[in-house]
Amino acid sequence: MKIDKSRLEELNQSKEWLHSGTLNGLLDNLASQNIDGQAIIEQLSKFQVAIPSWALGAGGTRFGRYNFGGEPSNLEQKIYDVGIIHSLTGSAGAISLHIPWDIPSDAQAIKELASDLDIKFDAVNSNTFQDQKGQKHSYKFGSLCNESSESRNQAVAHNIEVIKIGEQLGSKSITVWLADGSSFPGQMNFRRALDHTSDSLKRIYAEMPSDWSMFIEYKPYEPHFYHTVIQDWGTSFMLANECGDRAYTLVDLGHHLPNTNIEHIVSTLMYKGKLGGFHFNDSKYGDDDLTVGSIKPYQLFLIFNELVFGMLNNNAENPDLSWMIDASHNLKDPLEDLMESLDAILIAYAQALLVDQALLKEAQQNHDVSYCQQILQNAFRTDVRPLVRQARINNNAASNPIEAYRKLKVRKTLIDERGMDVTATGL
Ligand SMILES: [Mn+2]
Repeated sequence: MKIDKSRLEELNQSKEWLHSGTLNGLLDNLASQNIDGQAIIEQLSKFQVAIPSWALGAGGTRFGRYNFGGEPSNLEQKIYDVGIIHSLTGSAGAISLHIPWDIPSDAQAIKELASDLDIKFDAVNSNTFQDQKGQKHSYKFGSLCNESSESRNQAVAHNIEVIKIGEQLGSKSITVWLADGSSFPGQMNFRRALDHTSDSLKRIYAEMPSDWSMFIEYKPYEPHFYHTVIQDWGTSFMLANECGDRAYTLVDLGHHLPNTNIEHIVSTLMYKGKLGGFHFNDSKYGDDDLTVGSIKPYQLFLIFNELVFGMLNNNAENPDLSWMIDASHNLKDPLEDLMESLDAILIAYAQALLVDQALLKEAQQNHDVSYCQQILQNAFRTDVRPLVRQARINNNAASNPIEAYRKLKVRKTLIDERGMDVTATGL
């Protein structure tokens, strides 16, 4: 299914009177504070976030999984779904594939389809957290860290294979997330596991094309509950440094222990030019995979404030960041949930762009703590939604994507096309 752009225009027109009133009021308000609202709208229009191929169907928990109907059952259909989100929001111009779930049978045809829908291929993801059918050596006791050189070699070869598939599609980076770790004290030797992991990552890095980057993701616990080999940003940063200039740390918002100061981590990594990618989601307790901005919107804003500061002061040459939504949809329609995520991301980004960095610096240097807080909270408490809507309208997308999705009966059309009883590949 493809979205009929003329229908979006009609829907946008029907709300134009309401939208232009609130937008003009906001632009005037910002102008009175010497803020160029139009420049912010332009930056929002350019902001593109990748959709992971595994987030387009129903996600499961350890206890169950409930179908939505109309889920994509092959790579082509997944690209069509991202095309729907991109048409409606104008900010989902990339897909992140997961191998082996998304091996294209005809890479050229897949490339053409994606390009027709204005979608690029973001980082490719390897999978050594489960055994595939017919696999010779198991990852039950680790992949890149495994005591057995056969398992390690197989995991390295898989990652190299993933790079080769990504190359065919025009991807420029690989994300490595490892489930490697142990659940019981004494089960694994920490140093040997880390040493094996470092060695395996270097072997994968050596096989990357010269214009590729590697993103090393960390996570404190789960699936193992005693120790994880790459448990925090420091370990990822150390391993990235050992690999080389084109290896970076990837921050996934859900991969932190409760109350971790994630904005501080972002700042430190950008200071050293080692922040490569970002996975958006939200959580209350752990890696809950909830919709970004649904639980802690102020944290999201503070993170964006550091990202904006880091991008404005990029002395350490961080690469253009690879943004991706990494959430799971157990209760909500996955496409609606992804559009809510994109909305929350753009709102936080717009709020961060409102922060007067020069004024904040001055207040910090004057030790004016109250004013520092006011500068941030004034930005956070500004209703920037008219700017986000206008950015979407400028991208020929829907000013209100979820309303358009419902009015155009997208889910019903997908169910009619694909059936009720289909399951997307993935978790
Ligand atoms: Mn992630």
